[in-house]
Amino acid sequence: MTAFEPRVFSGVQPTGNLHLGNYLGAVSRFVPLQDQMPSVYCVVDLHAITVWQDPAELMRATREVTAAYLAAGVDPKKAIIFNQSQVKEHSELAWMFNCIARMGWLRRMTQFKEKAGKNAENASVGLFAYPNLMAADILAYRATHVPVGDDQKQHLELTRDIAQKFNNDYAERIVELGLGVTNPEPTPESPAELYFPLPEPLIAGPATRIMSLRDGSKKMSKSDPSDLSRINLNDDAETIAKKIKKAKTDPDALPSEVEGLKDRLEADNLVGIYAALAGTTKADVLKEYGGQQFSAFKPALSDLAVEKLAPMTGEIRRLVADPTAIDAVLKDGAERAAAIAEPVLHDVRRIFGFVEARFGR
Ligand code: AQP
Repeated sequence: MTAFEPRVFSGVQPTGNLHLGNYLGAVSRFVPLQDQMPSVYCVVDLHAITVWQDPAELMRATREVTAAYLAAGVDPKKAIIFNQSQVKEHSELAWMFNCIARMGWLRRMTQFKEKAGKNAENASVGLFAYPNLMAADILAYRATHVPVGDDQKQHLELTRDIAQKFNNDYAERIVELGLGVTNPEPTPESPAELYFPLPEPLIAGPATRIMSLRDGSKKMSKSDPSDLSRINLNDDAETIAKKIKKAKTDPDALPSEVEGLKDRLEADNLVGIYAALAGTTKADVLKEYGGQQFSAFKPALSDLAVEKLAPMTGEIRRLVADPTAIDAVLKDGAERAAAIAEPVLHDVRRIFGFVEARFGR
């Protein structure tokens, strides 16, 4: 092969309620991409169990994230939608990547440090090795593009490091088996033929990092104990309005230029949310609202959020009421995903030198 076929992969964890950050940073961006490249969108339930999950709640949240993909406009006829645990190649490749990635690489991951906190000795091994599973998710499909929020940038870099080390460690074997793809930019560190692509993160737009409504220095997150810190996709109009009204701000009016948002974390966040929901830029939002007080801007933001989110919220509710239909989407998606990942794992087993007594073809 002379080039990797373009493919998108991304995932969301079924842990608690989806929020505006998940929607603007990731899910909403899946929709246009499905018309540009073959796309694989996963509900990453294996990632979810890196911390304790109540089984019934995990099932509910898995179906709810699936419903959110559908309600946002991901079309299961175009894109593949499935849950990670149903395609065993993710786990198998993750183990192999546990043996490629280095301890030092994982120790540098800031998300582990944040999530494990002071209790790292008691965190699961899975939470520590989480980025290796993420690399396996992406590379089991030899995906080339990964739309994610800014918080996943470091994990994406690790995925590229893993792909690069595998391509290097097994460079001769890849050529010998005729499995290589021409490397457009060979260097002493990167051989002439590659098995895995080095996937590109797609992190762009005004909403790559939506911050907490209570603290502009903290990411909006499902695990924040304060529900007022985030807008959940299942919040009703009244709740959305209340949360935006209570959102932390400063006493000044909005600036007329984007530079004026510097050092005003909360103002910057609300203007970014408005821009992302309206499909415009922060500069355009400030052209309209510059000079106005938050008492005028917040109601406009509430109205916009409700206008954009209410139809989706209604559709998620309608979809989750029919779990059989959701499971049918997940089953079909898992079969199509496995049809891509199985031959990749077959190649990878051969590259490692495993005797393919059972899986050989
Ligand atoms: N605040 C955010 N702004 C923009 N994008 C965000 N994402 C998450 N938070 C924001 C993006 O959403 C996708 C799915 O994330 P995830 O469910 O895999 O887990 P996460 O990043 O760990 O999300 P949370 O809400 O912070 O969950 P908890 O609290 O459980 O850790 C990813 O593309 C992510 O970048």
